[in-house]
Amino acid sequence: MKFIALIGPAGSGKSTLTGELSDHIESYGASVARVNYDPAAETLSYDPDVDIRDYVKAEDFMAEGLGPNGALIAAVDSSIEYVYDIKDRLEDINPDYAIIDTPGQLELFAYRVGGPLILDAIAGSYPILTIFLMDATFFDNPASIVSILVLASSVAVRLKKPQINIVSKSDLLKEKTISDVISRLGEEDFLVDVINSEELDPFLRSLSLRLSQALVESGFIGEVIPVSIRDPKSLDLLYAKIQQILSYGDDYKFYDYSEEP
Ligand SMILES: Nc1nc2c(ncn2[C@@H]2O[C@H](COP(=O)(O)OP(=O)(O)OP(=O)(O)O)[C@@H](O)[C@H]2O)c(=O)[nH]1
Ligand SMILES: [Mg+2]
Repeated sequence: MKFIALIGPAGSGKSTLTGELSDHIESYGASVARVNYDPAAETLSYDPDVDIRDYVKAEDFMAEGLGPNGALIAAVDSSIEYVYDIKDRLEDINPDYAIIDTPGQLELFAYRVGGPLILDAIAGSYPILTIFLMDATFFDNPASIVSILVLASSVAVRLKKPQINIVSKSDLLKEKTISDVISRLGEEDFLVDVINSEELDPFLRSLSLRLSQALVESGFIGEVIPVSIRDPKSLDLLYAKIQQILSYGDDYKFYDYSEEP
C-alpha cells in the first residue's frame, strides 16, 4: 500500500481530484482506496471506502456549541483515537494506493499538531507523498503566485513528506499562462522578472524577491504540474510522477522530468 494525501486551500479541488485520480489510476489496473478525512464534508463527489465521518463529524461538535472552525479542530483532534482502526480497515482492503482527501481548512489540518500526527500514524512505514493543490486562480498576478508557492513550501516543511505541487483546475487557465508562467516557475530568474514587472513598494518587492529566490535556489520549485480533471493527459502526468516518487523510495527530491533515470 502506498499513500497519497491531497492538501490544499479551501475549494482547490481536493475532493474532486480524490475521485478522479482514483478512477484514473484504477483504469490502469491498480487498486485504490478512497479515504475521506474531512469530518466537515457535507457531500462528496466519490464514494469513500473509508470515511472519517463514520467516527467523528464536525457537526456533532457544532451541536455542542463550537463554531465551524473550532468544530473542525475538535473533530480532527478527536479522530486521532480512531487512526489505528482506520489503518486496520485499509490493511484489510489492501489497495495498491490509498488516496486521502483532507479538510478544506488547510491551516487547521497542516499547522496544528493533529494533521501531521494523523498522516504519520496512518501511513506508518508505508510510503507516502503529498500533493499540494494550487488553484489556477492564484496564477493571475505576481503577488498571489509568490504567496501560494510560499504556502506550498511551508506545508512541505510542516508535513515533511515528498510533495508534488500541482496547479489544479488548469482548464481555467489560458494556454499562454501554462506555457509562459507555470512551466517556467522553476527557472532561475523567472520569478524575479515576474516580480519586477509588478508595481510594488520597495519593502514588499525585496521580500518577494528574497522569498522566491529561496524557493528556486533550494530546489523546491522543480516542476509544477498543471492538472485538470477534464484533461486525462494531465492525470497521466500526475500518475507518472506519483509512481516515480513512490517507487524510488527515499532517493527522490522534488521530481523533475528532466532528471528521469
Ligand atoms: N474547472 C474545473 N473545476 C474543478 C476542477 N476540479 C474541481 N473543480 C471544481 O472546484 C470546486 C471545488 O472542488 P472540491 O473538490 O469540492 O474542492 P475541495 O478542495 O475539496 O473543497 P473543500 O473540501 O471545501 O476545501 C467544485 O465546484 C469542483 O467542481 C477542475 O479540474 N476544473
Ligand atoms: Mg473537499
